[in-house]
Amino acid sequence: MTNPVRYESHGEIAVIRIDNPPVNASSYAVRAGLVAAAEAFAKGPEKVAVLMAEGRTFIAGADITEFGKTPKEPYLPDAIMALESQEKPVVCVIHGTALGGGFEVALGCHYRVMLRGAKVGLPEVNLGLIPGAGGTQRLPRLVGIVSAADIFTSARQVSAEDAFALGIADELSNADPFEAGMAFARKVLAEGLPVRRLSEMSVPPTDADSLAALKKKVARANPGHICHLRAIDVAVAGADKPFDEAMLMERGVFLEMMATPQRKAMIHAFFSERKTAQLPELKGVTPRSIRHVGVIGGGTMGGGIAVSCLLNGLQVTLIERDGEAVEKAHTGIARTLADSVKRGKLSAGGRDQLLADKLVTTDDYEALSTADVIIEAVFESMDVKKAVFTKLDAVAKPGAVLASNTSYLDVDEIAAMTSRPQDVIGLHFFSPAHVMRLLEIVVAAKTSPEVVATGFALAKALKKVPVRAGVCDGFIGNRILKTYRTAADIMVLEGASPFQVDKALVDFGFAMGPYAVADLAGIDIGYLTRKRLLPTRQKGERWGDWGDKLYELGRLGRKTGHGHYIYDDASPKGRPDPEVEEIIAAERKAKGINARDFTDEEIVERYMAAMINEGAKVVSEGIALRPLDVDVTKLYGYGFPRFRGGPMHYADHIGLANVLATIEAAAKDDAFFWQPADLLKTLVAEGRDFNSLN
Ligand code: 3H9
Repeated sequence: MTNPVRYESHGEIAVIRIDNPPVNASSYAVRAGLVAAAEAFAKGPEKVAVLMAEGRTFIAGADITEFGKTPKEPYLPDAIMALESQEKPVVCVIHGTALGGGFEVALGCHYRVMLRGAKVGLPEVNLGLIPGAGGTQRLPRLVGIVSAADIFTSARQVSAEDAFALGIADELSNADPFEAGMAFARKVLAEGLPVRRLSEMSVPPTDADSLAALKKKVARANPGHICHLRAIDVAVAGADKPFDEAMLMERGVFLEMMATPQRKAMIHAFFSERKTAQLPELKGVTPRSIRHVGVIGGGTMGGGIAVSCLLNGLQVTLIERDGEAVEKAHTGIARTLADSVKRGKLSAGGRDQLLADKLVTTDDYEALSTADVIIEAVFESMDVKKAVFTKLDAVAKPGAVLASNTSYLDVDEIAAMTSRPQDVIGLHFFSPAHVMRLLEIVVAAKTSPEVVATGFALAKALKKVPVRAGVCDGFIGNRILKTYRTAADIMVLEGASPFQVDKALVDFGFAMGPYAVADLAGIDIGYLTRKRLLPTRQKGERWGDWGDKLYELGRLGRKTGHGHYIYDDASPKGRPDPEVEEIIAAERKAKGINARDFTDEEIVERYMAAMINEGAKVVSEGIALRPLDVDVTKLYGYGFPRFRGGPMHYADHIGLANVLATIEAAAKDDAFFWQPADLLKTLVAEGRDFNSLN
């Protein structure tokens, strides 16, 4: 193996180059190389050293693929100490993103030069960890505990300009890393700048109120997570300790976090979201070019898709049915872009330019004749969609990708309306489409690989997380949702209250429970779905009718102030409505059901078992390629708690035999609903887990 760290002598300046593609992670060989380079510099004639990296970025962090294995010495804190303890100045040049251990290496150097456009951050909490190579100790000594904790609990990337303002960067440069490093090294020599070790500085006084406010904010933003508050505690405790003791304490907590299921789950999520786009069927397939996107329908979904495309540099033509609807759609898009300006994501000038140069709104389908991809986002009705695709077939240029944003309808049936089913695909966005990162790419029977590749290329252009799905009612996400929502409804019929179900699931880590979600989406949505599926209901199937009752009473959820919950000034986020319990009690009575008590554990167990079981069916039918695709779908589209890694990872964590046992026990009361997936039974019989299929 070639050494990923090279030592070069340039007269009085030593240059230490790290070259460990793709992201210069601080793997074992890099750590060993850094220690060797530090020794060479200590012994060498050079008077100043420049540490820099090759390729697209400075060190992006510890090598995550090494996590969970026995750590190999030298550890990163030791390699950093080898640099910091030098008696001659060490200058670090940061380009790309210096993240986690990469930023910690930079903090161990005596001076930091950042190229404009570069960023630094400590995103360890996104992996269920705390910074483990001095991030909780050196950064507070430089910027104070509150600023440091804000950086390492938010995992945000700090721009070069902000880093300079905070004192993290000593200089900003427009040169390349080598030239920038050499220039600063010459300045060190000319001005006789001294060695400056953060470990020898003391932490500036902390404002207790600001710290308390930050802790409160962090706890509220990260319910269920262990690492965020632990990281703050470690920073606070370390401030009063000698540096080496503080570092030992940090290392201890880092290793403790490394051993948690949360760390395992979050690293599973990290790698899974990168694997969903790696499909054997796309190897060597070139996507078609995408510059101009047509969107049909300017409602919430179509408008969100248009905004997502505009914000990512694509030309957009949006079609509505008449002048009034065109006007409304245009106003809606302008409003969403204005929000982006308010949130600092876009300049006012940038917005004006997008509206003037990149967006056309019209009721004339002919305007779609030059579009590369056309996404239909009209009302969810097969007849309406079929009519749209017939028109599209007439106006779209040859080779245009024709996509439906349907959430559950049969894409094969839609494709059959055209003379070019090979160009038809499902692109299922989630609302609000310019915010939500999941994009289900629904591949129909005749969709060509080039069109699939174009769907994935569009996802990349829109910075979305794409998941390949096959055709079935609801694809991956909504099909599984229907099953666990039914499991929840059955528990409510049997005696749990919607409020207890929601609370148990929020305590488990979901941002919201299913009934609060139903109120947010609108009770009418569930009502229409139930009506659509009515003809497919089978003998022995159970369901709850109280949703229909709520609909009939005009209790449509948040938008009418009443749904399962009451929404008013006193409780803008909703408070349980006793009337709902009465409606449910009446239904139980009519159906002859004796209510029983449920524990919160039982609610979570059944809800998760239903989700996992349907996930297994979706995988075995090829609707999802692997269990990890189910995990990513639920994590990015359905608010599944990231610290649990996704339902299939969670199933592996609690043991598939336990999931099967829950299903079999529940099946004693309801054999129709609780039919264990064959795949689940096979894996249990063979002693394997879902991860073995990833
Ligand atoms: C840490 O540092 C702990 C320390 O405090 C203490 C230690 C003692 N390791 O994302 P991309 C791979 S914790 C190994 O597609 P981009 C990635 O899997 C770490 N591999 O590119 C992918 O592989 P493939 C703190 C890594 O340009 C390829 O690189 N650091 C690592 O969109 C390209 O990645 C982080 O959490 C890694 N650290 O984004 C940073 N990072 O091609 C994590 C990436 O086979 N990384 N890979 O699929 C990132 O946030 C992004 O990768 C980055 C580039 C922004 C760097």
